[in-house]
Amino acid sequence: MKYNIIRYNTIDSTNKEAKRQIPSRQEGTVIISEEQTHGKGRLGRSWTSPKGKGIWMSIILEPEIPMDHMMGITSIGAAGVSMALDDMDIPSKIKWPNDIVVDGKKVCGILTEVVQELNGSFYAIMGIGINVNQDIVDFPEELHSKASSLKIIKGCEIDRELLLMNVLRRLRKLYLKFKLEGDISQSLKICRDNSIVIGREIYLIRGKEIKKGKALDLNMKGELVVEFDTGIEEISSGEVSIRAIDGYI
Ligand code: BT5
Repeated sequence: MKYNIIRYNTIDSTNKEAKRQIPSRQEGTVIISEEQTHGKGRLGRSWTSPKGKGIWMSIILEPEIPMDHMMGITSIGAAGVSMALDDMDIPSKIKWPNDIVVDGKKVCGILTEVVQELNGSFYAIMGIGINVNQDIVDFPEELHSKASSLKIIKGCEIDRELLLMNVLRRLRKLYLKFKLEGDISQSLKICRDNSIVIGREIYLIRGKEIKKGKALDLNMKGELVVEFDTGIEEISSGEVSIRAIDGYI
């Protein structure tokens, strides 16, 4: 897979732009923008993407795997970003399914979307947002207690281009293992080893329903295995959020 990086100064959302470009682009196309005016989170939430301060990008992938394994792509994204941060001496934790957390605050979110073309082929858009050089004033007030940037954490500006290259290099390796050999175990191992969820009591939030349970493990599809009073369930990432019982994670 060869990356083809397409850069924008401003765009609504790199995930949206990646979807618009699917008919004319190949796997490995990376849409990256200095700012997003309508950055998207999961479940209709928004993602703050101020100009020149972060990495806001989406990668077009064509993994040729069954639809119900597509969410494993998010685990690959989380593992790749976490390793790239390690490369820059920034130890991070992964909050299943899609957050990277440093010092207890969210520095990165991943949004995987699956698109089916009219010819039947499936694409996955792996959207990655990394807070790199924001100061605290660059975040809306409601995020001050739960979000941070690498600059705030490290106390110095971070080279966004170097980080981008590290992320893309780490991702390619993990993704090709998955696509060519059907092997996602390496990514899942990184997600397990760095998880701040596994082994903890959590609240699982699904729409208006909130259930208490204990996160036990990740299965081979990247789903979270949770033990409830009613039994063990495997939770797919699509429509749920989780909170730790003993505070924000
Ligand atoms: C996510 O959603 O964490 C997925 C974010 C994906 C963003 C990337 S940027 C490139 C690509 N193009 C897009 O349009 N999106 C992707 P979720 O788990 O739903 O978290 C969203 C929540 O995180 C919001 O409701 C806020 O509370 C919080 N949030 C918003 N902006 C943030 C930021 N910059 N840093 C940390 N937290 C933020």
